[in-house]
Amino acid sequence: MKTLKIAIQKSGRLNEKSVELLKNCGLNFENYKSSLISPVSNFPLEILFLRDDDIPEYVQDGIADLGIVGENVIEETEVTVSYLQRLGFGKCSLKIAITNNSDIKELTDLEGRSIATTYPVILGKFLQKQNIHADIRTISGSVEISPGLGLSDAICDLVSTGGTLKSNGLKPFADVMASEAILIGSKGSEHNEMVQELMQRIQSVLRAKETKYVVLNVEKANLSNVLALLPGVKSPSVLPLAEEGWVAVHTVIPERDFWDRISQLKQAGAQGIVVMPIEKIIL
Ligand code: PRT
Ligand code: ZN
Repeated sequence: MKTLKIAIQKSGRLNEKSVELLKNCGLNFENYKSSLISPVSNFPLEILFLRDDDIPEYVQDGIADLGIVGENVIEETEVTVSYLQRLGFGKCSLKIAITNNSDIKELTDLEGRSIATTYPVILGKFLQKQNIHADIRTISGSVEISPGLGLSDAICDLVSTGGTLKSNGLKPFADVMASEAILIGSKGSEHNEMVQELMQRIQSVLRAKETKYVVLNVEKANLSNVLALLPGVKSPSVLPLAEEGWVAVHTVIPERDFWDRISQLKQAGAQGIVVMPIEKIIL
């Protein structure tokens, strides 16, 4: 069987989460900081540790079958790859930002202005769509200092907390694209059996992350009210308690509306609510 290769970031913001995801998929490998390739002992896979900028092209050219990289890098390198799975980490937003005292008020005010960025391709397409002609200044890093140095009127850079913008006297002005880490594959790789197996494992880990396992007790008289609030993988399990007239309900609920759901359950008569993390959900 052909050994697959997956390219992940060697060091940086996506490295730790990428390694954690692959380990949670049950893959055994050493996360050597010094080596470029690490074999997986219990799956026909090798892990390539690369700079994130190189990952899309490695995957496009088939040197790696799969890759984990930010959507921003994929779009900027304009490669032809298959988007296999959004991974929910490395979330950020590519934004145009201006100085706090800027006279730029509307997008059209960018006409004829200069914008510094490390994302000239994505920014160029965005401006073209808006029919704005601005001077895109491509620089290789520390974009946020360029308005202060008089190098540009605005910047276009990734933002997560907004702290970097703030500490450089800048404010967000327009959203260009949202980004997160994505599993990409060479064209056609999605038909490979081992890629499908790996994707299923990744999806079961992601589903588990999005949900919590909940066990609660409720008096039978209140059971229908409680069940009305609950989904489940199929439907909730209801088990009798030793105490007459009471049952335990086991189910999974989505992380995103967790606290709302818990308070509704309490109001509906749920007691002794125990919430547990889930490792994997295999459908
Ligand atoms: O060495 P290598 O080339 O592999 O790494 P890199 O230095 O190019 O990338 P790295 O590790 O900084 O980021 C990898 C990926 O993480 C990016 O391509 C994005 O997809 C994602 N990501 C998520 C971010 C951020 N959040 C982020 N905040 N990448 C960069 N930033 C930077 C941003 O450029 C700015 O300088 O963080 C600063 C802003 O952060 P806040 O929190 O102050 O808003
Ligand atoms: Zn990079």
